[in-house]
Amino acid sequence: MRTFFDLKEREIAVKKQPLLLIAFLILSYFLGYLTYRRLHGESVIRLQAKLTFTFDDNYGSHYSLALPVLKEKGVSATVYVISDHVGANGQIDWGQLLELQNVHGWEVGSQSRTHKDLTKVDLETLMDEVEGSKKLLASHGLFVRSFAAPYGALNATVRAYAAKCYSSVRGVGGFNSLNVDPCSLLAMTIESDTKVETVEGWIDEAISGNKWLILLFHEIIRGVPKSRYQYSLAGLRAIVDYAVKKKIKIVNVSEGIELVKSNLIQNFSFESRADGWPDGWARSDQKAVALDLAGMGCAPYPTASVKFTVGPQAGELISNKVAVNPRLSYSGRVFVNMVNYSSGGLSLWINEYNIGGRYLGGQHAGSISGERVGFLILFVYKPSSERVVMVDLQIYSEPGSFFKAYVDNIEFGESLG
Ligand SMILES: [Ca+2]
Repeated sequence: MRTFFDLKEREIAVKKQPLLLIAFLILSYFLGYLTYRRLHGESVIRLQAKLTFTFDDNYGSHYSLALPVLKEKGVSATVYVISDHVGANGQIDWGQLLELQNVHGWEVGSQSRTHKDLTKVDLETLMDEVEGSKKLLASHGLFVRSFAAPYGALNATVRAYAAKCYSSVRGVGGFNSLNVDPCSLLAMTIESDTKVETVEGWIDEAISGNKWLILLFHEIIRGVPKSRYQYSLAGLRAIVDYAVKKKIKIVNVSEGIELVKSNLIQNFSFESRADGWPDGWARSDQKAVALDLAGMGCAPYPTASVKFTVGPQAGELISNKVAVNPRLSYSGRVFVNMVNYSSGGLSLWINEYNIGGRYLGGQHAGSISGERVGFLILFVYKPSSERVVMVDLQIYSEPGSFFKAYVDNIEFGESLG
């Protein structure tokens, strides 16, 4: 009896084994996943791969040929123009640019005034090319936020000046991560001999690697290209069709740099103030953390920023409290210029509070140390527990730090996805 019983039990156990094994694997995977989520909040944010069409150098065919093809599929693009050449010798004109922007939802960006290599000009010329172009475009009713470096030529000085006037700066030579610094965008250049299949491969790579692919076209022509920077209309059409078929998210550059659905931080650029201090912000110390109006911030509102001048004591800058949903994912970005650096660092914390306003803990979201102009602290955030219903952002300079840091454009909000 006993033997029989044992045998039967063993038989049943053997029969059940595959099922038990499967159940065990599912359970382990699920528990592992939950642990992973808790430990790596950022890793579960599913940002989508993106594709952007950009057109350089003022060709009339951007309006006459590219627009109809993209419009048919409901796709917007960014056209980067050399402002002083608009309307000259059959180039795209002001009326067409306004129509692209106002009627078709395209973005008009700048490629400087005259398309010089900006890494080889003096400072006065650089500022005139970068700022002058934006002013001219604005005077024609164009809302310009994006800049592309002529020839893709960029260095720290060009990038820093461009970042003062524009929200993004595009160079060339690669793909972008989804949380790329908007002032370090790269594009893949399309030349006459770039095969449609090659570009399709890039689109597949962006989708599988979760990247942002920016395509750079020059002149679009009917028929066969005769020079390096021409591309056939048929080729462009095939690329657009492939992208739409693959369901990759297609955005213009300004849409592409958006991180959050809406910024929850009040007075995020410190431009509104009373009594010499930005509305809605708290600070530890009036000496170490002060308002600065010398234009050390970033576009679109570079005038005001908050300056850390630190020494033996810590400095703190604290935002308004914002309501968060513990089940959602958040993203953010903080702009910092750090100069006269000798030691220490600046870090960003997200402080979490429960429904009664009690402090629960803080998540470290990023830090910076060293001489940097136009640095961005980029972060993703997921509330640590279901009890977290409110947070604030705290920028903290370690005691014993020696540097000057200008902080601007504090963004925080629900991830755009
Ligand atoms: Ca500002």
